[in-house]
Amino acid sequence: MHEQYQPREIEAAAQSHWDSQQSFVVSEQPGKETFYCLSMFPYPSGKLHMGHVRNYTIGDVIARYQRMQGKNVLQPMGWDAFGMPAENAAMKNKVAPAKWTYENIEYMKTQLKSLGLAVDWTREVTTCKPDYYRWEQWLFTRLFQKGVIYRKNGTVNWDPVDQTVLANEQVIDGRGWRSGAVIEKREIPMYYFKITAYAEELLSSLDDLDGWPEQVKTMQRNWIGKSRGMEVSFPYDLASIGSEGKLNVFTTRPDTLMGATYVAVAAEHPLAAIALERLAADKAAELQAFIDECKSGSVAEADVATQEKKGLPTGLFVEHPLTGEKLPVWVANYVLMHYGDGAVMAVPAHDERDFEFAHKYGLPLKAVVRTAAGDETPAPWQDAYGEHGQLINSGKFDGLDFPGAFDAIEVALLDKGLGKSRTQFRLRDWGISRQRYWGCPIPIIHCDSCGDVPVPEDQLPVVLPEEVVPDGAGSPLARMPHFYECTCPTCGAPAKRETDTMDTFVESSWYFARYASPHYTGGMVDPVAANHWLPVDQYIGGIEHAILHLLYARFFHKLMRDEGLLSSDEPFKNLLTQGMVVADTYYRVLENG
Ligand code: HQ5
Ligand code: ZN
Repeated sequence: MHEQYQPREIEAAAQSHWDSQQSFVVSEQPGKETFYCLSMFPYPSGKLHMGHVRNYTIGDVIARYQRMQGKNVLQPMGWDAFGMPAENAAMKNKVAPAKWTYENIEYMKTQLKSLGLAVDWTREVTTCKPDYYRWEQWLFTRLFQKGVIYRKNGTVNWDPVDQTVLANEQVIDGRGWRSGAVIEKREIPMYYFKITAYAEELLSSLDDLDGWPEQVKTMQRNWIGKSRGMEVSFPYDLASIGSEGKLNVFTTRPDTLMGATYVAVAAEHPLAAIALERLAADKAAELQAFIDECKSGSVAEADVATQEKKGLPTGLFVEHPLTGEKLPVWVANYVLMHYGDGAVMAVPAHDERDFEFAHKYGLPLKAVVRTAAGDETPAPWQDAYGEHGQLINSGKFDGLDFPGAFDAIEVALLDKGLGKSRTQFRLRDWGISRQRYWGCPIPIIHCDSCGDVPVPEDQLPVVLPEEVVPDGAGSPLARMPHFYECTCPTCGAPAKRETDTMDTFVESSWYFARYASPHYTGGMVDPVAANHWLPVDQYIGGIEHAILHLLYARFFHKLMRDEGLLSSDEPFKNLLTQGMVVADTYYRVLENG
């Protein structure tokens, strides 16, 4: 016996013993207590990082502990194999993403195996293989028929030089990362998962997740962002607009309605178009230039929030719904058409963005909420006061607190038919179309007479051609007639296959369920096996996935439940967020190699 641990000998001996005994290969054993221990599966990015080692060591310790407690422990591993890194590497090294990915998997698997994890490698899942993604496509067609997936126009970053759509992170200071061209916003048809239909449940069932860190639940709650607010209509001023109508906005602060001093609309709003017709030629030209400017630039919400606020008056007016006062209509770059109604009521005294904008353009400010310090009017142009408080300068609503003002103002609006309360969510539907090559093909066929037709089950999977080296200019699939030329499954006429692929978060939204029956050919999951192992008893992964991945996976679990594939409501009983290792790894090659 050596004084010191001798990894080369001991690990090799132990690992070959485990291999020959198939020590970690598990099967369903009714009656025996199960424990499903899952670590977030890696992107096959090249080499393991110490962060992976940390993550998988934690999982392994938990799995082995539960095994020693006599439980039937499932600890699987696989590969989150689609995504942009493979395309970027392909462009750099002129190698097909598939080849690059499979080589990385092989290398990283050797590295992982050398760690001696108690993993059931017979259940390995690789998301870029057709036997995996065919079930994703199958679910897609089911959900499309049910209306849980729908098609609508979405705004994307368009690179006019490379003739391609860019991801938000590929737009740097408003320019394409490769071409340097000024990026334009473009409207193109995309597919959306109706995650908003599950917003209420995704929110309320967080309360049942006792085994989740409070922080992560808070982040999800904020992301879903349920709030009660008011739809408010501002009648058009006939003299300036020239026609009757109403401008609709949604606000979570109807208590500040009496402090609204202008309204702001998005560049694409119908009132902006009316203004272009009614303004004098020089003013119209100026507005047109501004509208064009608004249409370029990044579509990322974060970029819109931080960019300099700019706007132009339209010369149009609307009427305040309660006082009838005429409020000017501005076009502003901080109002987005695809958010809400593409218009906001502006209350500079009590909203940070409106404050900044009004200050810049000399628009009036009217304080209608008493500050906590008791001020009737906040010191002019110091800051917006965003807290709730007692109403002032609001006529018959003076003295009311937030809930009181909310209700009284709703009554007043209802009375005039110019508003009503509504619950809304910050959460948006999940746009999953990507104009990229290395992803799961969207199983839809476009027919001139039948419209969007889902690929019939017996024609699945729609296989992604693997011998392709993308060059960064447009989607390769859109240039491959042998991929997209097809016949309509409904009428038999020549048709065109969709060439967009899915967001890679779709694959990672259900891999935990596939591990229960990874080789099952009769469906997405074998319901018996899936319900035997699920929900996951312990999930371990990085905090960077606190919101999107964990929300999408919870959503998918509910979608699969509603398809009759799973009987539980939530995928992960206990969650351990291990942080993320962000430091670089340094090493030095000695002279002797
Ligand atoms: C870490 C690092 C690197 C990684 N495939 C996705 C993924 O994040 C997971 C899907 C479920 C969406 C941790 C990371 C994650 C795990 C796999 N890690 N430090 N893949 N430098 O390869 O801690 O947080 O990036 O839990 O390793 O990471 S991954
Ligand atoms: Zn047809």
